[in-house]
Amino acid sequence: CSISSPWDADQLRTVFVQALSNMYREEVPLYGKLVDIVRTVDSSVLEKRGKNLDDLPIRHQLERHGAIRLGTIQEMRQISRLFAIMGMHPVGYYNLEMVGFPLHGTAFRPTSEESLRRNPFRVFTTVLRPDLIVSPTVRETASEILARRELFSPRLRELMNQAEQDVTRLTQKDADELIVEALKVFKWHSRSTVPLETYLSLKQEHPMVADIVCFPSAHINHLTPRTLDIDAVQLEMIRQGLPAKECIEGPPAGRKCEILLRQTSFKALEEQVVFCGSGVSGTHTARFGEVEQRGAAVTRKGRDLYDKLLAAAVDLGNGWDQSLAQAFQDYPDDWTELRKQGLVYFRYRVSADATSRNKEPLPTDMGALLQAGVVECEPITYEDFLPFSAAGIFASNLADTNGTADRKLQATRCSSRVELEGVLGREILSEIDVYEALQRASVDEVANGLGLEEI
Ligand code: OOG
Ligand code: NI
Repeated sequence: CSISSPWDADQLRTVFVQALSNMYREEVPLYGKLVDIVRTVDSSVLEKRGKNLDDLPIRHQLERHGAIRLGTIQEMRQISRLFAIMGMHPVGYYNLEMVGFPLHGTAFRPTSEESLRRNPFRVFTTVLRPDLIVSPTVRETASEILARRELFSPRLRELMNQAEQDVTRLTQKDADELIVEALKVFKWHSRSTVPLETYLSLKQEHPMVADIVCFPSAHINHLTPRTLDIDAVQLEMIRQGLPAKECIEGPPAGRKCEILLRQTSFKALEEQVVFCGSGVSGTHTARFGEVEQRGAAVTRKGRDLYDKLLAAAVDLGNGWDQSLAQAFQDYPDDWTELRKQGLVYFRYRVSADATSRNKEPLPTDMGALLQAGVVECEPITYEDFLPFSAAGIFASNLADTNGTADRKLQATRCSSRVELEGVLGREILSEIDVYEALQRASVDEVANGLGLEEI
């Protein structure tokens, strides 16, 4: 991997993701197979539209997200510095306590229009909450082991200090080295830092505790490409014998207007691990491959409706896919309607033929401007995660569950969000605010372009 000068945080992120992807494909060959399936499916979707893969915007062709789980607040703080250097900032708070995991976290991701366009890669990052570990012995053992762990090499810390001064002034060699050293944080190690008995006692508390505590790195646990047709990918995974998760998370299949995020995965591999001391070997399940299809970002109102219908689907209990389809009949499936009801965020722009219009007075209402063909709009892509879906993904990858998450939602405790912000030493942006700002900026640009004071 090599970085051409002059470069910036967005480029650094792009080079990093490429290196991470190559590393993960080598570590988990089945993941390479999933990426191939996605390419084949997307090619045939595009072919039907008279297009090919090269016609897809760059941002669609790159891996969309990965996930890591950290052990301590110090690790969380260091990671947030590393990601900031790559232009990724904490957006959204995810409290996994509500689905029975002793974790909470955020997504580190680019937030500006331009950075998202260049590379939207983000990392779902969680950190262990010792206060939610039930057994005092396990809590103590975990904290002792984690206190000895150092994820970041001295050279990486040195380079990060340098990059934080001014990322654009890193030399080519330093930037390359930063990537190499950063990759070590995410690499898988088949050698556990603890004896088998310790591993088993932590696993008994919660499989996530063992996964987080017993290894020397914060191994990336999955990477996720974006597809145009997740239902086709799911079928193809099954046809090729990949251990696919039973159902696709998120909104139901068959919508004309895709909203939020649909995702599925192949289940975590059982991997050989050599335990410390005795040299005994055993197995660990943690790493998997996932695929996602992204739709429109919804407003607060749109999200409330989504959450309400999801809860209704749980109550219906007619088999998940059917209940979901039934409940979502109440979610509008027409862009004009979604816009009118204020359920989805849009990016507005002056349409190409608007400039040729004569100078009659323009309406100042967005609906009228759209109707007159002066302005056009497209939905803004959802860039975040869904805690309820994440729970389903988490659960399907734990050896000891049958693949269904506990689908009871509980009120999230705000105090723990503030706690995480304290750890990060910065505010966690609300994803709604980010979309709101993107939409607002596009409206202002339209107003400017049309010489209107306000829309
Ligand atoms: C993260 C699972 C959440 C997603 O796509 O919702 C996630 C994990 O297993 O650590 O990545
Ligand atoms: Ni994921």
